[in-house]
Amino acid sequence: MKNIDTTMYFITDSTGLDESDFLCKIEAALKGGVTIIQLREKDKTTREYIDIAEKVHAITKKYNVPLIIDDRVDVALAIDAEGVHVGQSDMPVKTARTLLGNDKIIGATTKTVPQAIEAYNQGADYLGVGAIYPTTTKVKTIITSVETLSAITKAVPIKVNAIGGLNKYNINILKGIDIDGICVVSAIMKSSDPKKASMELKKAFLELKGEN
Ligand code: TZP
Ligand code: MG
Repeated sequence: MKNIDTTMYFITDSTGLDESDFLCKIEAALKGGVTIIQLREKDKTTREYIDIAEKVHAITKKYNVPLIIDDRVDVALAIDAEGVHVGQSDMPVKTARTLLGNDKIIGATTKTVPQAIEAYNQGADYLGVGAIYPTTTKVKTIITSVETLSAITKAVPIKVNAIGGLNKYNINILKGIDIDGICVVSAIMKSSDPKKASMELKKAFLELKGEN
């Protein structure tokens, strides 16, 4: 199993930001201690996606933090990103694994135990499970119960992260569940101080896990 730190998993959203503000927010989050970053772009052309991914990758490399590309295996390959994240309607994990090889990180979104087992069997390194709470981030999703989240952590030996509407005030719902980290968009992206937001969230999660 790969040694990936998914404790504080930051997913980007460039909506409404100019490029320099977007890149500044990412660097601030890295300074605040996020442990892995996913670049998530839904409205860019392939060329734009590759261009911004290269710029983000130049920053994440300085902090030795893996960059995961959402949905697009071709973009991940083009910029030699550390990995890719696929949802249930995206390329199957098995196909992504064949294209990317064993060394790259592959994450998958799963909302049920059978989906989680399938993703694990096909070679996923970690799972994102949710939405735990309703989210304001543009995404087609449904609520996943904490009971299902807990069952998934017991069903697979890979890392499992919770996602969806999570912030430092509401993550207590995850107490006692054997997750490896939390994934957030807005709690960092929409903060006027992404460095502080990242630090506080990470601290809150580690306290929840009794590791701080
Ligand atoms: N998948 C399930 S919920 C979600 C994704 C991509 C969005 C999470 O964003 P936020 O802003 O942390 O609720
Ligand atoms: Mg997707």
